[in-house]
Amino acid sequence: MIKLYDFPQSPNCQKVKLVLAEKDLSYETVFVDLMNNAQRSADFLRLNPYGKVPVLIDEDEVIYDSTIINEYLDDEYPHPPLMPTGSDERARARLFEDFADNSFMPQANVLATELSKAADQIDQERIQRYRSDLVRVLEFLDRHLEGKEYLVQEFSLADVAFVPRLLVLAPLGVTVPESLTNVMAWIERLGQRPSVQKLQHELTA
Ligand SMILES: N[C@@H](CCC(=O)N[C@@H](CS)C(=O)NCC(=O)O)C(=O)O
Repeated sequence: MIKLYDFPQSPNCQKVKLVLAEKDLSYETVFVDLMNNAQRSADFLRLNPYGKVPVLIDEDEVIYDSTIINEYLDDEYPHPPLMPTGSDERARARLFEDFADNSFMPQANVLATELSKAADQIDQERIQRYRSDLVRVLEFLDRHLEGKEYLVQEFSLADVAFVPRLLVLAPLGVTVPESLTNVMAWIERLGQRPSVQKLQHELTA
């Protein structure tokens, strides 16, 4: 059975769980206690030299990095497909995955870390800066989503890459401006997917 080395609060692990759910794949999780640096143990570093979750083991294959794991899952378990077929569209989907990894997830992660600090330790200027960064990303996505249901043709790994942090915009104190009607409709549409509902349920259970 597929094994996922997991830390449930990790957005990168959540990205992989969305794909496992979309493809209705059974898997077991191995909890990696990031709070106690289990990711730096020699055993774990043998699986992933970067010392980060997620790691996925499928039979003898050990794969790390959420984006690479998700593409592996889509290649190995092609139904339903989560990448477009044309090379232009596949490149565009990868650009969005990369954009999510570099321009959305890190900012959201910094914000979550800052907000988890004691009230007198919180850097309000930093919080405002990162909230504005996230809104700028949403504005960019809104322009791109004009006339579209999903980022690239059908629902794809490009959309998956954004879901974990889209689910927690409100707790991060980020309000989607009402003018961003395309983003609002996209978030609503994503929220109706059983894979996203399952993840939301797991996070609130
Ligand atoms: N590019 C990697 C990033 C993985 C990553 O940053 N994982 C975080 C959890 S979301 C982690 O394991 N952090 C522990 C650490 O850096 O020590 C991916 O997409 O999987």
